Amino acid sequence: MNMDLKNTDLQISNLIDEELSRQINTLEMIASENFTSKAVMEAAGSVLTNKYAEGYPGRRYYGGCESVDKIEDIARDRLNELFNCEYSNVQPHSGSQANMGVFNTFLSHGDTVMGLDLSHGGHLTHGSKVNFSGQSYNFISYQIDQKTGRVDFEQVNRLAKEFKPKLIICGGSAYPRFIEFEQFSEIAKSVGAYLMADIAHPSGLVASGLHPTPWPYCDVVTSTTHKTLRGPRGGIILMGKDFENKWGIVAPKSQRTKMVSELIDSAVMPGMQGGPLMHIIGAKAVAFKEALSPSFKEYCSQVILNAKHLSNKMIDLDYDIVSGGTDTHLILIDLSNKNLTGKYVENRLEIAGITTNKNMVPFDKKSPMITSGIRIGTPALTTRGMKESEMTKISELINNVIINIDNDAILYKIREEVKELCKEYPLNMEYQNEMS
Ligand code: DSN
Repeated sequence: MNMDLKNTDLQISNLIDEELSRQINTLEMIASENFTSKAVMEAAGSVLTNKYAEGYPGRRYYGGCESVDKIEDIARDRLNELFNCEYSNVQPHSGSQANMGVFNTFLSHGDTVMGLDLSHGGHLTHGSKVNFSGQSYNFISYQIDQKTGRVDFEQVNRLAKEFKPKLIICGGSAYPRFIEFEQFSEIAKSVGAYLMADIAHPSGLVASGLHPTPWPYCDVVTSTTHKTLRGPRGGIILMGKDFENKWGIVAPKSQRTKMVSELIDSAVMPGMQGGPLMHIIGAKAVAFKEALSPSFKEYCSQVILNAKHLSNKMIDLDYDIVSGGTDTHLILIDLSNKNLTGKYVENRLEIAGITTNKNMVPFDKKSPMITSGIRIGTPALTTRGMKESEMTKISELINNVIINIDNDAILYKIREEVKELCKEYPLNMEYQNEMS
């Protein structure tokens, strides 16, 4: 692998090989990670990275854009088909940039916005004080109901009536249940707020029809492309049908002649980004084609079956699962009843070859760097072909780590078991071959 790189930069080449070996030999259970196809990677590592294409297809600031124009058009068409929408923007470099693009379109600095508290499963860009969102806008956080582990809609309704937000955001990064688009929409409508869904986590499940659709409830939707959607790292913005009529009012007075789609396009570029990453847009297009295939729906369906199965097995083993289960690809384990922190468990699982991330749980008394929980997801292992029986085995492995948490020898033994399991489910033959 990396023959050219090996000759020019052995240090980086070796580190890439080291990372590949880690991915091959360990259980990747970070809910926001996945393994792309070789085709996606080929496009991401292609000559498209050499091209500057500021602007949009047909209206670029650079010459030589004939091929990349076609690529971006194909990416947008496939994305519209995938999410049954009429507008899409494939240029945001990440989910955070997609969110910033939407905020820059619909809000002025200082406006009031509502989002799910980060410590209750939201996202940094949904109003955290250490993020541009919380610094530029007046964010009011809603939370999870302590009894049900689901969004506290009574609170959302009360806060919306009291603070009259201009925008409400639904979705997050550690919410194991279906996003309740319809309930959010009723509240948003009652106070005249726009509704934005951040579906970065379940977007693959939404695309394959296994998670409710945000349309017609949401005005605008953002996502990343690399989680359940299994594409390259990146962001997207979507709008459903008849969005222009719905939003005649959004443009500031000076821009009233502009369409909403044009406003979003300009908010992304030149508003906050320069040249689009054409290699990533090419790779997004490849991933969208893959996601349109029937086998992607089968994959997503198995992702959910695996997560539900794993959640049930962990409950049987006396683990406290936030909200009592999952509808999606992720589960959130509250370790309080085990008297362990997320930080320590993440670290000890890693020694045993199981990669997860510490995560705050609703009403957590510990800091984000310590936490009381861990978040576990099934997208990556499902890509390797694992099914329910492997989830049973993994629940036992995780439990064995936890009941032997301070015993290095046992953890190293579990690491060998993990390695054997990984061998049975090769990461992706095409990647593995590169090691030989
Ligand atoms: N950091 C991502 C996640 O892990 O969910 C969200 O941006």
